[in-house]
Amino acid sequence: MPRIARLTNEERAAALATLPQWRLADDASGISRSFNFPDFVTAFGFMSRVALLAERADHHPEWSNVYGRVDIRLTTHDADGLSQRDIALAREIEVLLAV
Ligand code: HBI
Repeated sequence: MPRIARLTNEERAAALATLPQWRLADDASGISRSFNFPDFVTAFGFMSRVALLAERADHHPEWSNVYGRVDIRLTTHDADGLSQRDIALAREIEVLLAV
């Protein structure tokens, strides 16, 4: 039994309109975004900051890193899909990039 509410189609559309950099999976199970940094150390520093956000939110990304590239997928396992937690973490990640 999912413990977190999955976004409705309308909620999802409204939320993703504010996150144009993030791509919705074909099955709507999650959102993804790639990031490219000048080098590995910069990429890892970004991942470290995201890790602290994730731990504070108790909501963790699925991600991979190759040198300066970081690929992040956000989905809510406890909802078997996209929840408000994914949207909130994506927004916090976007703020990291802005500073
Ligand atoms: N992270 N992406 C994601 N999805 C979850 O359902 C989730 C999580 N981090 C911690 C967490 N759930 C806890 O609530 C426990 O369910 C593990």
